[in-house]
Amino acid sequence: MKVAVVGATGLVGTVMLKVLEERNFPLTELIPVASEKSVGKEITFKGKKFPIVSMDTAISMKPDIALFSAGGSTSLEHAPRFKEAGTTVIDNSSAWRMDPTIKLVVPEVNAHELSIDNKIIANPNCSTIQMVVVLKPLHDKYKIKRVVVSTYQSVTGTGVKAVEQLMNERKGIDGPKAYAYEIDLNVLPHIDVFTENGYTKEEIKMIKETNKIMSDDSIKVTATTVRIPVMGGHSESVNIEFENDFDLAEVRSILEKAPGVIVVDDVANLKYPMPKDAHEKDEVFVGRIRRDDSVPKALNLWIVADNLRKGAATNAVQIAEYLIQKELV
Ligand code: 2RA
Repeated sequence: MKVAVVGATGLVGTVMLKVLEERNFPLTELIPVASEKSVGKEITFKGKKFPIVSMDTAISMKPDIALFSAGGSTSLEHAPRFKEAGTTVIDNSSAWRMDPTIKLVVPEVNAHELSIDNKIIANPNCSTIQMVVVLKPLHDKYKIKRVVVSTYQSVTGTGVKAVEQLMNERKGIDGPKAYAYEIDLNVLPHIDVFTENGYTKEEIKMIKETNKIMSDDSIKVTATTVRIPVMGGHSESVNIEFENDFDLAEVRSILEKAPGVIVVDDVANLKYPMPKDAHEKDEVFVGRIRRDDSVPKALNLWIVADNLRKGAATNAVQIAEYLIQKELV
């Protein structure tokens, strides 16, 4: 399997390479792609050095799969070119996610929708991925009516510049700014850009992507997405209202058996999911499982995952693994 990684030197692209290596992905040739200024430099993969090539060179090499994490405009321009060359593209940008002809996939939820005709596949937003992995088994059992989510998102979701801003502020030195305000000892209720209805694009992504991935527009979703000075992953407080009532022990049992989920919920011993524990893991961690007594048939959860891994790189690689397993590529 010839695999291109487009954006190989970026934060997510670097993690994609790490995940491909860790999961011993069945690739016969690796094609790292980055901007012109990086062409010619080398990356090391499984102890071997690979030269970074240009987009045109990568397309001419006709990879079987191209994992993209290079921004929406790059994906809009070049993903169709890879598709023309016979490549299946799995894109981590938001460019294709709401295109009705494009599948938006979290393997634990809707990989079954994929077919050999899907040559551009969208990887959902990180904060959406970790939430729907948990929603899916509960929706199947109790039918979700409404979701209210507040997120606590790592600066790594913004990128290298944001991590540098946080670290510089910690050291009390000036440097490049990724945010309008200080992020250290602060929180910013602002991720991506504000739209005319007062919601940010990040919040709208969580709402619309959830309905698309779950294939159920009847699920009402509202979101408040917040940036916090944390590195290891995104955390989410999720309130779910069901059509049907539930038994708390059964909810816990369903989640303990759910694919890709690890339940960490023993508050008597101070056991609950935290970004520091989720960092560099591929699972979604859920805890603080408790009934919301303020309304009937409602549940509160706390969900944590590494946003660069399950929230981006690992989810994309898992889609690629599924395509190979089902001979769709
Ligand atoms: C963020 N989910 O956390 C967005 C994009 N990675 O900034």
